[in-house]
Amino acid sequence: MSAMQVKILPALEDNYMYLIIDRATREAAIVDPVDAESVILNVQKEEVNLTKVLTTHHHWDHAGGNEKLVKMFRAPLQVFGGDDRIGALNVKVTQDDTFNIGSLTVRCLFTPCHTSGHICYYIEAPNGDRVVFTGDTLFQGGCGRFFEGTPDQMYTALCVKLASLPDETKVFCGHEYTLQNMAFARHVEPKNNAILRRIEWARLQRAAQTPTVPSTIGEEKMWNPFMRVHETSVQQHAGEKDPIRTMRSLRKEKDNFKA
Ligand code: GBP
Ligand code: ZN
Repeated sequence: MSAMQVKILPALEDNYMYLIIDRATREAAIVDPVDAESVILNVQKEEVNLTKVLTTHHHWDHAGGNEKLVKMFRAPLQVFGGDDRIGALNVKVTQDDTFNIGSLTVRCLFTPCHTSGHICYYIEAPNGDRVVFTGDTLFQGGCGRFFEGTPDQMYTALCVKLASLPDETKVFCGHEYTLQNMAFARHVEPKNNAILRRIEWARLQRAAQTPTVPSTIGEEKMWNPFMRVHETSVQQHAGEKDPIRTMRSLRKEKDNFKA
């Protein structure tokens, strides 16, 4: 039995909320609780003690349930986030801030670009299990649109901060976009077998209505074009010779890409 359990809770069209449970203490946290009723049902079902809300960014499909959850919930909740636009925020965090969920250690990664206050949450368990919640910064096979930031900032988020986590770290992202992202990844690198194999696997998962999350940081480095902007194949596709210009070019092309 592992120390940390992550329960995937689908919400809206293609969003994911995540219930993080410390098995040792049954303390729990919820990531991006847009559907407050679903969160409360799952907290009751799992018989856990919910104490914390981890908000990745202020967009309504992630933070839009915070106020309602805090009102409906009996016990007080700590609401973490990196942006004053987040509802019910009471613990503002930034790069390398840490806190605990029972025996689990959470470290905040400040990853501005999709929004200017975006935070990813990296969690380690005492048994060495590692996970990261990446919101709309890193998706499986893709990344978020650059609504409030620059290619340089997304490069730092994906290729410096997230890329330096251990390869076995499991990646739990904010949306089920894997098939759309992988179609673009294949367009960028048609000969990349990791991409072709993942598409076949993801088709089967989605046909069975199963989430494609999580992947791992090591896998994303093999198939995600936005984490591969150093690779000659990706730079050649973009017609660029440096990683940040490649990042800019890929995002522009993806903004208009029809699978
Ligand atoms: C798809 O890929 O399936 N339907 C399309 C993309 C995140 S949600 C829809 C889309 O643009 N999604 C956003 C994104 O970044 N996608 C990555 C990509 O297209 O490669 N959102 O809901 C989006 O952030 C939102 C909410 C945006 C409030 C702006 C505000 Br303000
Ligand atoms: Zn968003």
